[in-house]
Amino acid sequence: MEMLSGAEMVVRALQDEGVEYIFGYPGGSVLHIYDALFQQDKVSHILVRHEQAATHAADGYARATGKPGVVMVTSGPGATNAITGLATAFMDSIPMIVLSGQVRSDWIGDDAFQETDMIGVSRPVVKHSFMVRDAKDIPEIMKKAFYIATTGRPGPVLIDIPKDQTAPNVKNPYEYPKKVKMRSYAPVSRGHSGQIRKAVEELMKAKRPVIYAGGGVIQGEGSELLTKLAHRLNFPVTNTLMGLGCFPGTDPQNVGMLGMHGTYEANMTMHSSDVILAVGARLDDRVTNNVKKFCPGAKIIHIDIDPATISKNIMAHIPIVGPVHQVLEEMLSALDEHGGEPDQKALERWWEEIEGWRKVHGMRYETNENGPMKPQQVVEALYKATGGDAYVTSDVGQHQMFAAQYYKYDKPRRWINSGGLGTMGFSIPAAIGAKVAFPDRMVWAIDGDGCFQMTAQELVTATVEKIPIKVALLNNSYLGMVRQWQEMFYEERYSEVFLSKDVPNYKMWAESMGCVGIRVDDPEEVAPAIARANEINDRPVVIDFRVAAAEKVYPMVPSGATNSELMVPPSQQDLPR
Ligand SMILES: Cc1ncc(C[n+]2csc(CCOP(=O)(O)OP(=O)(O)O)c2C)c(N)n1
Repeated sequence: MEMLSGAEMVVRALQDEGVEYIFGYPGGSVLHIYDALFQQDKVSHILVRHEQAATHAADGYARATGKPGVVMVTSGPGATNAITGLATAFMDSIPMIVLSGQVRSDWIGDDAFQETDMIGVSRPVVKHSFMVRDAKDIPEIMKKAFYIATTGRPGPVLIDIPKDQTAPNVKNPYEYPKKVKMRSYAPVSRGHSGQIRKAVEELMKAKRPVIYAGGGVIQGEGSELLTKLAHRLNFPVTNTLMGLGCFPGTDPQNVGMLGMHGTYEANMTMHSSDVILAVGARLDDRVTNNVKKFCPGAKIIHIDIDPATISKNIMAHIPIVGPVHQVLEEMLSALDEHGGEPDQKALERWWEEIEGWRKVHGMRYETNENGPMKPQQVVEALYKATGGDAYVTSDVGQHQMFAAQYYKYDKPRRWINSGGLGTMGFSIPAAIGAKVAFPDRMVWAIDGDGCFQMTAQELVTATVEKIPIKVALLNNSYLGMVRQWQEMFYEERYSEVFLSKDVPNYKMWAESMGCVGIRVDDPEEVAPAIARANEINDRPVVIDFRVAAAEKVYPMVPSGATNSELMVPPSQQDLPR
């Protein structure tokens, strides 16, 4: 058997897992591993400029490909810098492996230089964690870590590796396990057939049904089957922010995103429904708002891989635990066996009502003739110029909501954002991860000026590593989403939300980082600037779009209200509801 050091084992295990890229930042406790990395050429390393960005880049890679993203950081501050990215991935169920260096085993607990209890610090935001106590265990730990991260409800796994366990002069036999055995971890592989039959009965009886699909459909590779099911039943489909793209955004059966900033028709459809088929969605507070008043007349069928998610916030009448792909396949077969059809007359009436909502209050915004450009305009222009086919990452705030509302995602994995944690600084590194995965595809980061300033240094990484992402900066000089809340709910007391109109100079900043920098003030210049950016493929591009500062995201379900009580823009307030 081959004899390898712990450091060599880590790198070899990555190779054996088929890992092509890792995102990381070196330091004392991972020196041996970086040395082993240097002496091979199968796994490429992207040197980020901050460890948080390594986690978001790995996360973007994972969301775009469905494969786990891999991160390597040193102990202490390197590892703690990775916490926000771990939490981001954890909240959105993204498969990720974080390899963190640790101080020598015999120094643990001594407050040694750069010692942090990473197992302890990361515990609430990882699916699982391992501490390497003996280098001989590394192959098995690596195998288990990848298995846990990618199966069941995916999530991040941390492996903490004390430096002595990677010492180059201590060699042990290496054999990568073919299988893993874990008594305490056995994710379900199919749904309960009795529950699925019960669900089909309910779907057949429904008069006002809706399919409510979340990020789990994308993570569980269920998009095709969900689309087939929805078309077969002719039911309306609404997506969560995380689910955008799991059912085509341009399909007439798609009533749009639901929740706090969802469409009028999606929120009304949900609120007025009698049967909800929830698939890979968490029924979180952005969707339910006031749980006591949530969808008062609806029976809920809830499909999820994670039993802990079902009935966590809202009681499910028919819970189905299982992998989305498998359960949807079983459901389609159960429909065949049942042989019946949904109530067509009732469905016709239901669709008429939905179309009425869509016609009167469908998503739109006011443009002003000579006024400043609207952020929605930029997103629409981007959608047009990319044929809806770009990988779009977004940051957090108003621009994120505009990107969700005005770019139509027809395919899964094209929309990449931090939905659960809402992590500012996500979009640029995530775009780097997506572009590394798909170098020939267009990757646009839709960013806000506040968010841009959190991880903009990663444009240096993008330039140096030749990862030509594009950034559409919707620059309103404010922390716009917070400003919106202060305007609407704090009587316009704008506390600490104004950034600056002219500092930094984004064009010059972008140029100093090796990117092409473009500034756009005139709405007429939006489309030409995007076209110009799309022609540039040898370096990153940043377009600083100077958009209207006072624009607000509508519709909006205010805190504590039901989804039917959503606020519409002033121009729609007098329209019938
Ligand atoms: C790391 C972090 N800090 C604070 C927040 C709270 N927050 C949410 S949106 C937002 C404003 C973002 O501003 P900007 O990037 O300019 O985007 P805009 O809303 O103007 O489009 C803030 C501060 C957050 N989500 N993440």
